[in-house]
Amino acid sequence: MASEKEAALAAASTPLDSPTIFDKIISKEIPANIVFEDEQVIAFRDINPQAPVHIVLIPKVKDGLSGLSKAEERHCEILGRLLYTAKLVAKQEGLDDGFRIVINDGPKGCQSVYHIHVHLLGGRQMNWPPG
Ligand code: IU
Repeated sequence: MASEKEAALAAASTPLDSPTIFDKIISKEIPANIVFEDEQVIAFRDINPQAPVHIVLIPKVKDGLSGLSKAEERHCEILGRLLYTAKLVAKQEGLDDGFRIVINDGPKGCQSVYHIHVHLLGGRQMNWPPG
């Protein structure tokens, strides 16, 4: 499997409005370990976890939001919804002593899937600075 950095560099050359693997997770065409779902957000366990708990939260409708750098005023509600849902899922996962939220953006941010997503990481002591 390519490293996250290699995957991020490769993904950066695809058009931002292309369908991504996350569309197939939303439509259930490919299986994912889904831990939360409502009308707007779906959350599933990352296939390459970087912590004991590593969950990816995505909006069901991309609406041009390939990454945070593409956010417009109309996206404020879904961006807030993603963060609030991350808090709910953290509670559901028992992350009462803390957790980390990450949004990778663009090749230098190591983004490999161009459908905005929030990483929820927990279950171990985090370090700073991140890599
Ligand atoms: P990134 O921020 O774009 O690098 O995050 C994408 C994440 O999606 C990354 O952590 C992958 O392991 C994860 N992922 C997944 O959970 N299921 C998949 O089918 C694919 C990627 I492709």
